[in-house]
Amino acid sequence: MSEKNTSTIKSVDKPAADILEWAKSQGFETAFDRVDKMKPCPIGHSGACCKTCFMGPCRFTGKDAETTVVGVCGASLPTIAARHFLRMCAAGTAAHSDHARDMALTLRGAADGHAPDFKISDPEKLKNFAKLVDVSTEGKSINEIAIEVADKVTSQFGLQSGETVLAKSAPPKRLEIWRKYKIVPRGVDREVCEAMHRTNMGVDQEPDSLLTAALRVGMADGWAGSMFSTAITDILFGTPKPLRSSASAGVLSETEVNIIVHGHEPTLAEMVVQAVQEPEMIAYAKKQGASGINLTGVCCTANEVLMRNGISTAGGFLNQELVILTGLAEAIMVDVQCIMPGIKKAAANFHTKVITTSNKGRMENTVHIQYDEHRAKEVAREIVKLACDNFKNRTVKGSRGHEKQPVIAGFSHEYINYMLGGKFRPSFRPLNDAIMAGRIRGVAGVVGCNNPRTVQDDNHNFLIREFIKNDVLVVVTGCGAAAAAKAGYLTPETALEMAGPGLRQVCEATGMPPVLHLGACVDNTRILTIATQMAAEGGLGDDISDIPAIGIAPEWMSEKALAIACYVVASGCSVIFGSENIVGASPEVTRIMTDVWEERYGAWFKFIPTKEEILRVSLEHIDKKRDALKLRKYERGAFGVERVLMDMAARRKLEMEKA
Ligand code: NFS
Repeated sequence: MSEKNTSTIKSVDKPAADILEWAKSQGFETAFDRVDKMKPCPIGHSGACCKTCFMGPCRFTGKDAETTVVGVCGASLPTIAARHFLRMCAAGTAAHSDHARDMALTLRGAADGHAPDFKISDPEKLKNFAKLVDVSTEGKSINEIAIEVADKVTSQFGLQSGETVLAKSAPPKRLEIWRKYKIVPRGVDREVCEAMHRTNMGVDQEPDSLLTAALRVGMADGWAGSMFSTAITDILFGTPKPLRSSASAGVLSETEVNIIVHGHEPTLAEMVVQAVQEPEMIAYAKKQGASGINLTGVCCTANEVLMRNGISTAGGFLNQELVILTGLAEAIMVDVQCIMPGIKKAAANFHTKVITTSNKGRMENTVHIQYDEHRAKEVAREIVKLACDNFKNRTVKGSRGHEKQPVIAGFSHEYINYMLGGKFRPSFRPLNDAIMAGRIRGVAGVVGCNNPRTVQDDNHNFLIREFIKNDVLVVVTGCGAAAAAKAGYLTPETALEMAGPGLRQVCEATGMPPVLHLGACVDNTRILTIATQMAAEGGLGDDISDIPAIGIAPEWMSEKALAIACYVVASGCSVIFGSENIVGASPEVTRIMTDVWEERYGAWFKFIPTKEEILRVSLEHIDKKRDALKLRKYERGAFGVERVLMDMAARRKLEMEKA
């Protein structure tokens, strides 16, 4: 993304663009306006600023700064660029993983009675997960298992030595690589704490060592924190199965009380989902003159309740102010992460109440209703009532008729397995076969945030369209999923029309849509699980790094995205971020993240600012991986003759015979 978004179009999300135009006419300001006023600091932008101590901040500028400039303490540019990168990864890991810890505590409360409004919705997943975290299930009740699992997970955060428990579920070859380069993480708290220590003034000064620590702290996010979170959320609220819903600002209702949930932790939001369906609550809304209650969401809390309850999504990160600017929202309830301080100002133009619910995420001059797991449903009802009471204060009458898009969301790895292989033989075999035969060229994850420095959703949607046209299966999460939803790409019908002939054929045969909504940002770990199962299934090598796949965050902005990038790369899948290089001031740091990481982990991390170039590099990468596996050369529409399917051993043998 360029430093300044000079395009007159701010968003390809049509309702968002309409709201922005109207907001301009009213003199209302959003991130889309503020971004034009705030030029990014060119020094910090490329990783050339160090403010770790107060002898500085030191600026590493000028020709050959890499070799000629040193900070007051003597630090070089590669040191400070790597150090800052590691700090950002640690912060991202902390955010995902603190959310995960809360999920584990809720599981404990659901099982021991301290959180009486919660229950275990997927006991099968609990039992499977118990095995993965080394908790025996023999002769124990579901609640007993849940208590042990919750305690095990909670204790994992502080694991002081050894390997985090889920690392062993990775492909054996991957685990070996992790051990060799010492990036199997201990507990999340240990890794985050150590990262903060390392990056203190005068501790770790070697760029390679700092970047290895970034991978390890990212691994703690992916193979511990976030993976725990996804599993426990499924156990508590149900493992997602595809559901129909809708997306865009058009989901707000003219006649009902509109409540928006926003943030990342689904615990309270799940209670609100239940509360708004209670007859007493609906009657209460009607008493205030509304025809009912309409619940919707933004960001990842929206993804969570969308994929488990079919609650609509009003969009991703950049939609949060815009949805308030419809004037139709009675309340926006926020939990933690990605909550723009700007929503308060947006809400001040209307009757909308901003309700904070977590002591970790307070905002001044808003309503605070503290979430309490002991009385979660009651808190949810209080919030719903407050929104209902606010209905009479709505001044905007009628809506501006924004269109909403139909959506199908909720593809857990369990469901994909079942969808491909059927109930009795769930398996990734058909997917592997389709890739081997060239019907599916490869897999791309299009994930991550919005950033007003690029046209909202434009990179996401361009890449999704082009990938499926080129027979690349796409998985989406987070705000990438919201972008796909609003564009109408999450219905099998629309996407199938755009898909290339091979991908279309596979999708028609298996009932799989070409763009799969896998969930929130923490659910990127579902991609790790899928990739692990694909590697185990055979035919595509024996490690994640063999699979023709790529991960892309084309409009990223959050530190959490960097933590994700680190665990994806460490897991063997190359990653592209759609921006200028955050460590670009240092050729050495850039070299480590590309060449050195590729050599060690079979995957690189690159920053590419234009969508066309991202597409080109991605397809080239996928084809290179296909070549390395000696798979049929991808050619659009050329898969008429079914190949004899061979596993790796057979293919190696053939190679040897040829030689
Ligand atoms: Ni991910 Fe979800 Fe969106 Fe980015 Fe924020 S909501 S956790 S960080 S902006 S995808």
